[in-house]
Amino acid sequence: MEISTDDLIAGIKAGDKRLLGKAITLVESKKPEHREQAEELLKTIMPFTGKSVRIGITGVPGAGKSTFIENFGKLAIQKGRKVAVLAIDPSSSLNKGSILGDKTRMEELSKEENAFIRPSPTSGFLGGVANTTFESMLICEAAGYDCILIETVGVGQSEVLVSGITDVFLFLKIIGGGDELQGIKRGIMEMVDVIFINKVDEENVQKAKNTRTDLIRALQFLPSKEKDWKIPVLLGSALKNEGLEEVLKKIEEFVELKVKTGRFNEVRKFQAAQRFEYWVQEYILRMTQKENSSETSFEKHKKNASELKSNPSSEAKLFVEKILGKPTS
Ligand SMILES: Nc1nc2c(ncn2[C@@H]2O[C@H](COP(=O)(O)OP(=O)(O)O)[C@@H](O)[C@H]2O)c(=O)[nH]1
Ligand SMILES: [Mg+2]
Repeated sequence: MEISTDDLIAGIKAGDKRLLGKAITLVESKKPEHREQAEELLKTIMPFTGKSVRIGITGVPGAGKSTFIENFGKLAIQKGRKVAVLAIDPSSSLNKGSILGDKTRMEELSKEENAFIRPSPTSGFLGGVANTTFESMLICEAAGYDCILIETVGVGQSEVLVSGITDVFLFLKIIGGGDELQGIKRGIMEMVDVIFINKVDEENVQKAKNTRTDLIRALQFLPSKEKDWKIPVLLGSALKNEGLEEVLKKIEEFVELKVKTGRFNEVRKFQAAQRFEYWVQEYILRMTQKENSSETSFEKHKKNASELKSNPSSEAKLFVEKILGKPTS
């Protein structure tokens, strides 16, 4: 990258959004020389990170996540917060072209002085590409953003990733639309801390209330993630800016509780340890991919696995044991 690490760091500290964006591009890069620079940068900014509330937002495509973030972000700014949004840009995913009505760009919020919006390609979240959202978040924190909003793509894997790096996980539900699809039956409910039923207006308020009753009933049968926390189910409209104050209040209450019980730091430590494990795997993989001697060739072993000459896990074990020169277990 043509900009020096020192310039990037100075830019981040000075709140220069352009350089902040460049720093994120750097940590997203897979190029070895970029990774070196990224590590140097992250090392330096570490002492300035962590002072934020990290909020993950999930819900099926079209549930209103981006709309919610736009208005919720404005509300948080009014309350004196600096808001960074790490959003996934669905238009950059496989089905190129824009999704009808998609609000990823968050035009109003992006005009705010105290907002920073970073759409990331979906490939950064899914598939084999390194997941660097955690690192991007640290950079935003070092730049003084104390409210981080991360929008998921509403697909299983991205939800697990985002809930694994945030303090609060918010689920946006719409009435109807299939509970199966919305994650009621696929584990999302076990990750959520606050539920917001969106797109509620006069016509469907009764239906929304029924949905709330159903959700509260379903929640009773799940093990609680945080002791003493009753997952609130709130109603409102992201578009009409209704019910968002309530969400903010609940998030604040939830964070207060977690701080009081020590869970806030405990969970963060656990999450950082998870990131460590991720990067150990990532670095070992990158290192071994370079192996190309005839005996230990990464590509050769990979080919054996892909052609099912042996089963992929046995092939991997064999390869790793050759490289390390000792048994894997
Ligand atoms: N009627 C109504 N429409 C909404 C509401 N919130 C979002 N929408 C609309 O739903 C569509 C999808 O919203 P978007 O925020 O892009 O959803 P996302 O895919 O979850 O990020 C857009 O056309 C929004 O204007 C709401 O509270 N009420
Ligand atoms: Mg969106």
